[in-house]
Parts: sequence; structure tokens; C-alpha cells
Amino acid sequence: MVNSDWLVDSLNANKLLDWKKYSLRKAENPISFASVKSRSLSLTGESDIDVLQDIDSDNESIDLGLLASQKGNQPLERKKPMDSSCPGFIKTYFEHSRLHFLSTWKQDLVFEIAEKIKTKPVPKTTNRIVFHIDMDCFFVSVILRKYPQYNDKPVVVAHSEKGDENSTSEIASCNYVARKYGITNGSFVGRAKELCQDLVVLPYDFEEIKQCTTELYNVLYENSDYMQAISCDEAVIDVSTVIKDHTPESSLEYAEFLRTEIKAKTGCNASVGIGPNPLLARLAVNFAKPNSKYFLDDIESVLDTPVGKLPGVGYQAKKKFASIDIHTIKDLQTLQVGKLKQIFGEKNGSAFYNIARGIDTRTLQNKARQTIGSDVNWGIRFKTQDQLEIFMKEFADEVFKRMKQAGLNCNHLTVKLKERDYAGEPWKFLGCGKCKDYSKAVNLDRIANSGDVIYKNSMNIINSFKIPVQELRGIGLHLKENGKVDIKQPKLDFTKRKPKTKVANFKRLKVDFPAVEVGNIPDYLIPSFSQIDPQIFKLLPKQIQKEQEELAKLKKKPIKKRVESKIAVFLDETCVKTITGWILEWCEMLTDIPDTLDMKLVIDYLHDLVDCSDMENCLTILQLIRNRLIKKNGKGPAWKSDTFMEIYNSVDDFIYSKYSNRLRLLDLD
Ligand code: DCP
Ligand code: CA
Ligand code: CA
Repeated sequence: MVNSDWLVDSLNANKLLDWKKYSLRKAENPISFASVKSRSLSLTGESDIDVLQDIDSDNESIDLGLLASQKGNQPLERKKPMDSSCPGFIKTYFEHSRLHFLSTWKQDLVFEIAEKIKTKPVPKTTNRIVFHIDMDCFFVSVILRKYPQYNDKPVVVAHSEKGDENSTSEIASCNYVARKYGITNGSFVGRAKELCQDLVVLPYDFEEIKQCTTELYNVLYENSDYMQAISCDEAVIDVSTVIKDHTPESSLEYAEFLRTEIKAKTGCNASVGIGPNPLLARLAVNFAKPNSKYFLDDIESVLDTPVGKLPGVGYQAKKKFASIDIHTIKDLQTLQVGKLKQIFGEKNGSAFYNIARGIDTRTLQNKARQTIGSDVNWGIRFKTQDQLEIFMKEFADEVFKRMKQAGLNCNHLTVKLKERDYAGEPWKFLGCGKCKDYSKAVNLDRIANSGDVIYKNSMNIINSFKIPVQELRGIGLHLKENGKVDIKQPKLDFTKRKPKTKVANFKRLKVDFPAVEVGNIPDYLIPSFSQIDPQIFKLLPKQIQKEQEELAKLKKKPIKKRVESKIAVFLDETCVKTITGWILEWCEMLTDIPDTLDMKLVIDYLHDLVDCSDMENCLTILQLIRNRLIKKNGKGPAWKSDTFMEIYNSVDDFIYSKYSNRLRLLDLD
């Protein structure tokens, strides 16, 4: 059974809309709370762990149809929902997206504070007292300033119709009264309504939230040695010199003073975790909540904490830990540092090793913003290329506007795309569902000085993927400052740099290679120069002769590992020549835009070479890749030259970041 809106909306839309959203019955398979995605920062591969960072990137649902008619706490009336095919979508999206707000709040707020903070000396890292402050049920507490009549009621903040029990709008925040009913942040409003009939659903108020964050920051800034802003409701402060004797009593007393100040200025409750470093202070907040304080000077008393609660452990890392039977900090302590590095990479491996021991020596800091952009992963539904273009024009203009507001001069553009990996519609209304992810970056030949530059470059990238517009479910545009663009750069001179003896570590390429025994790379993969009959060599085309000579110049190192599987695992392979052979083989086999992961591996490997100051090999490999992908006459599919340019640009950027010098395509000739 569906309600009559289904008929009306379907007539308006000129097609039969998904009836589930209009169903009068309860959802047959209500989503369980356990399945709601983890809200902590997810950690994948080699990304840095930032134990102070806490913004996640869950999907969200915004019912823009509802928003159009939403005023204060009035009952809401459903209008035809708006999606990306409607002009003006971007503006409405940015005005109402809480995830957009969460990811850009710093732009508006933190710089003011960070500027002030600069004048304070960066505190030392030993013998310190650190407070981690986190506001309780923040979005709810803020909105309750306007609706005190609901103070003792179960309240949530969400974009949602009050009585809609099928609503898949996510709850951004729920107060502690609502939590007693089993409602959690991230639950769907419909399900929460089932758990608590009297639930009060209140709207977002971003302006008020910003105001409240500023008030919080001011209290913390004025009463600490140093403050690092973490998120709109969270900050870490160093109070080492403010608290003279560093006893638990004095620290707790000071925390209470701060909580009272915060309550007086913001009207909201704050919880404070106290520790000798940011890590322990953050773990302590879990015990302080709600509306209290907690002193934790040693990891030993919290060894039962699930690893999922540790900073830096998101969905992926949690899965990896579970697969090796690691569930608590105590379990984590049993892992050797080598094992952790093997699983999580060099940096994250040693970070986890230290976390398990309560060690954290990082100073607090406020990093300057260098990037700007946004991902729109909700409401993306196009029927025609024209609709996509109108949307992209608005999106590019918006990102450009924000770049200017943030005072940035960006010349590096990344476009991220999500392609639907399912049939029909996802469970979540206008959500992105399970998708294949793509991303591509280009260096612009100048600073982005108009939305149009961003628009044109991003359309080129989007078109190069050849994804039918109907299949798109998410689009991200990100700009980065990447140093000055100057085409008249002096030629590279790496000779002054002393090479390090770092071992290049190549992980894997998705290419079907046959199993090969140690030291037995077949000739067809990469014939050795000396093996080629000089008579035959002379007969080879000039280009191949040149390539063979170049290959012969590559350093020879022993091959250590057997290539075992069809998806070749290159871990521990150190022979530049072998790896180059594999990369070239990979270039040959490409029939379309390469896999993002493979691109990353190739690029990482070239970065490694630059890192070891092995510029000669790096440039030779770049040259060989170019020869494989780009024909001399410039003909050939655009994706091939784009692929080369992506690799080239990334190496160029890396060289620039390291040596302040730019590559020139001429260097490859
Ligand atoms: N938020 C959001 N969506 C997310 C994460 C956070 O909208 N995926 C918003 C709503 C929260 C605010 O950020 O109120 C702060 O997030 P917290 O994780 O600190 O959650 P709360 O402050 O709501 O609750 P708690 O008392 O558990 O800190
Ligand atoms: Ca909070
Ligand atoms: Ca928080």
C-alpha cells in the first residue's frame, strides 16, 4: 500500500517513482542500527593517522523537497524532490548539506583562531597536560538554545518530516534522553520513530552552530597555552603551564572551571578528557561523557577498549584487525611493530604500535589550509549530458567562489567520480549506493582564475572516463595550491643531491603475469641488452633500439622474490629493471583508462625513485612510459596521453615539493 503522494509525484515526474518511499507499511527489512556505517575516520592503505582528526565522510540524505517548505519547527509538507538534474541544485545542496558544513567549517572559523594562536609559542612535548574537549550531542544542544521547551524530551536533529516512519534521513545528532531508547547518531529517523513515539525532530541551524563553535573556541583559546581545533565541536588544548602542579586533582578542578565557562558562554554541555598527551586525553573523553571530566594518565587502565574506538581506526582498519583476531588495545599490544607495518604500512604501523602503548609525542598544531573542494554524493541523477554540464558549471563556480573566499590560489585539480555498481535505486533515497570510484588529477597551466577554467578542465576529465551520465552517482571537485606555475624554469640539476640508498618498494600491479622463478624473468618480458644479437639489434626499428639502450642503462640489482600469483605481488622487489619491465608490460596491456590503484602504484614507485634521488631512472621510466602511451605523431586515444600526463604531473609535483624545481617535457627527450 502506498500513499497518494506517490501517484501525484509520479505524474509530476512523468514516470513511476520508487513506491517504497511512499509505502504505508513498515519497511520489510528495517536497517539495523548495527549496519549503520562506522562514524570514525576510516583508515585505508598508507594514509596518515591523525589521532586528533575526527571528521568522517558518511553519506547523508537531504530531502531538498522537504527543505523547500521547512520553516522553524512547523510541520513539513512534501514537495517534488530536487536532484542534480535541476538547475540550482548545487546552491541548495551547499546550503543544506551537513557534511559539506562539517568539511568546510574550518575555512570560516579556524583561521581567525589559528591566526591568534600563531602568536603563542608552540608548547613542548614532554611533561604536559592536555585536555580534549568534546561537546555533548552538539547539534541538538545548539538547536535546544532556541527550543528550551524540549530540554528534557528525546530530541534529534535531522532533515526529516516529523511523522515519516519510513524516512531514511540520517540523524546527525541525538540527545542523551533519546539515546536511552537505543537511538544513536547516524540512525535513520524512521527507525528512531519506531523506537520512540514521542521523538522530537528538529532542523539544522548552521549559523547558530558556527556561532556556538566560535564561543567554544574563544573560551579555550583564552584559557590555555595552545589550542588545536579538531572539528566544530571539538578541540585539544595544552594547559601544561596553566596547571602548576600537574596533579589529577588540579587538572580535574581546572577542567570543571572550563566546563562551567563553556556552559555559561554557549549554553551547552562539554565533556573533558585529560591526559599527558593528546591520545590519552582523547581516550579519556569516552569516559567523561556525558557532561563530565575524566583523568587518564596511563593506557594500562583502558586495555579493554575496543580497537574500533582508537583514533585512526575506521571501517577498513577495524576489518583488518578483526581478521587477525585483534579486538582490544590489549590484543593490539601483542603485535610486533614489524607485523603492524606489514599490515598497515610503515607510518600507520608504527603509529598503531605507539598507540597501543599510550605513546604520543606530537605537538599540537593548526595546519594552514591548502585545499578546497567538495564531494556531492547525494542527489546525483542525470538523464542528459546537458544536465551534467549545467550542474558542473554551477559546481565549478561554487568551488571557485569558495577558493577565493579562502584566499587560495590553486592550480591543481582533482575530479572524483562515483559510478553506480548496482541496478535500480539504492535503499537510501537519492543516495549513491555501492559505487565504483574513480579519480583523476591534472595540473592546470595557470592559477584557476575563473569558474570556467575549473569547469572546462573538469569536463575534460569527466568525459575522458566515458561513464554514461545516467550511471553517475557522485562527483567531487578538489583544488590544491601547488606552488608557482612558471614555464620558464631552469633545467633540472640533480647532480648536487646525494643519492640515498633507500630500497624502492613496489607493491602490486593488476596485470596477469605468469609465475616466474627467482632470477628467471623470461626474455619476452624484458630481454637483456647483452642477450640481443647485435646483427638483429641493428635491424630493429630505431625507437626500439633506443629503448633497449635505455633499458640497458638501468641499474641491475638481484631479483629477490618469486612472482607468485596471477595478480603479481611485487613486495620486496628491488630490481629497477625488472619493475620497469613490468610497468612497460602494463602500459602495453592497457586497453582503457587504468585502474586507479595501479596508477597509484606506478606513481608511488616513481616518487620512491625521486625520494632516493634516482632521477636518472625516474626520467628514463617516464620517457619509456611516454613512448608506450603516446605516438610520435600525437595520434591515439586521449585517455592514453591523459594517463601519461597524470603520471608525469604527479612526478613533477613531487619533484617540485622536494626540490622546488619543475620538470620539463623536454627533459624526457
Ligand atoms: N555530525 C554529523 N554527521 C556525522 C558526524 C558528526 O552531522 N557523521 C555532526 C552532528 C554532531 C556533531 O557533528 O552533533 C558532533 O559530532 P559528534 O560525533 O561529537 O557527536 P555529538 O556531539 O552529537 O554526540 P556526543 O555527545 O557523542 O559527542
Ligand atoms: Ca560531540
Ligand atoms: Ca566531536
